[in-house]
Amino acid sequence: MRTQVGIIGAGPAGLMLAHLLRRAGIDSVIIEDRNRAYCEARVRAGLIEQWVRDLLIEVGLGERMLKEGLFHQGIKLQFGGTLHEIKFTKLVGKGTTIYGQQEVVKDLIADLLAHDVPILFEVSDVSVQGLESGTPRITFTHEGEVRHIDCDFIGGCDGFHGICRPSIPQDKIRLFDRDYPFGWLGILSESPIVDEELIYSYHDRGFALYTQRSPMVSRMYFQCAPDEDVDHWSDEQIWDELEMRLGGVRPLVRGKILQKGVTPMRSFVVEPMQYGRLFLAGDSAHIVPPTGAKGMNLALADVLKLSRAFVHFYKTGSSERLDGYSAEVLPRVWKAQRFSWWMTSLLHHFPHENAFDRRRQLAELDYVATSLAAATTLAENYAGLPID
Ligand code: FAS
Ligand code: PHB
Repeated sequence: MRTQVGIIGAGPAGLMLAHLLRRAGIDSVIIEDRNRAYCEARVRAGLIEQWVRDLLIEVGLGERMLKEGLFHQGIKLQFGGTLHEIKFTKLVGKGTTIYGQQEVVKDLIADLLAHDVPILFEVSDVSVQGLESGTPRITFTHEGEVRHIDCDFIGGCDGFHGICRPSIPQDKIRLFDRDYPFGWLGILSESPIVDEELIYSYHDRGFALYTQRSPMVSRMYFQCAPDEDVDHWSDEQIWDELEMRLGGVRPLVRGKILQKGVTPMRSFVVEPMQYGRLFLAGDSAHIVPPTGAKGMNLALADVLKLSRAFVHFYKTGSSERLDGYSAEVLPRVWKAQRFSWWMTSLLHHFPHENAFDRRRQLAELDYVATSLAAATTLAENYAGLPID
C-alpha cells in the first residue's frame, strides 16, 4: 500500500489525525492491533476541554456530543466535610464537557469509514523501517499476510505501550518520568447523577473522584495501592469505600457496577517527539496522571498541531513546521504535566507524608477555594489553556 501519512493506532490521537488530514485532502491509512468493537468499548477518559468541544463542532464531529455530552460550569472540591465550587465559566469564561473517550472514538471511526479512509483492525507484528529516509515503511501482518505501507510520514499514535517510541534509537531521545506510589480503582456504574458537576474529594482515607457519563451512568475513582488487585474488592466494599470518601455531602446512589479496574499513575515525557519521518502524538510521547483530566485533551492538541504541519508541508513543500513540531507542542505538554502533578499532589496521600503535610494540603485547598487568583489559575488550566 502507498499513502501520504501512515498512522499506527486507532485511539483519539490516530483517528483525529486522520480526520484532520482527510479534511485537508491528505491521504492516510490507519493500522490498529485491536478489533473495532474493543476500541469502541474501551472505557478511559471522559472529560473534554472547551477548545476540544469547539474543535469537534468545527470539524463536523459535534452532533452526538451536543446531544449526549454533559456541559459543566466548573468542578467541586470536597474537604473538611464541605463542598467548594470552582466556577470556570465565571472565572475564565470556559466550561468542560463530559463525553466519554469511547464516544469520541466511535464518532471518529464512523466518520473516517464513511469517507473511505482505510482503518485496518487486528494487525500484528507491526514494525517501522526507513525513518531517516524519505520513504518510511510500516510492516505488519493482517489477515495472515505480511503487508507493507510505504508513506511519506508515520504518525506514531500507538499509545504508551506501542512500538513507535521504542523504534527510535534511544540515544536520540531523552525520557522524563515520575511514578506515583498509588493508583486509582475506578468503576462505571448504573447509578443516577448525584451532582451536576465533578467532585474531587480530599479525605483522610485517600483521594476520591465523582464523575459521570450520562444522567444514569456514573464513574467514580478512589486512591488505592499501585498494585491493587481489583478482584479483592467486592462491589459492596467498593461502594462502602466510595460512600466514606465521597458520600459525606452528596449521598451516593448505589447501582450495578458495569466495569471496574485499577489505573497506575505516572508522569512521562519523551523529547523530542519526532525522529526522522516518525512523529509521536498522544500517549506514545507523554502520560499524565488522570487527576487533571488532561490525557485525551493533550493527545488531540498534539494532532491538531501535527496535522497543520503536514498541511503546510504538502501545500508549500517546506518541512519547516514539521521540523518545529516538538518545539511547538512540548510547552503545552509540560504545562499539562505541571498541572496534573499539582492536582495529584494536592489531593492524594503519599506514604512519606506527615501531619504537617496534611495541614499544608488543607491550607492549599482552602486557599484555592477562597482566593480568586488561585481559583482562576485552576480554572484556566482545567478548562483548557488557550490553543491557537
Ligand atoms: P491510546 O492508548 O488511546 O491509543 C493507542 C492505540 O494504539 C490503541 O488503540 C492501541 O490498541 C493501539 N496500538 C498499540 N500498540 C499498537 C501496535 N503495535 N500496532 C497497532 N496499534 C497499536 N485520561 C483522562 O483524562 N481521564 C481518565 O479517566 C483516563 N483514564 C484512563 C484510563 C486508562 C486505563 C488509561 C490507559 C488511560 C486513561 N486516560 C485518562 C488517558 C487516556 O485518555 C489517554 O490519554 C488517551 O487514550 C491517549 O490517546 P492516544 O494517544 O490515542 O492513545
Ligand atoms: C472521567 O470522567 O473519567 C474523569 C474526569 C476527570 C478526571 C479523571 C477522569 O480527572
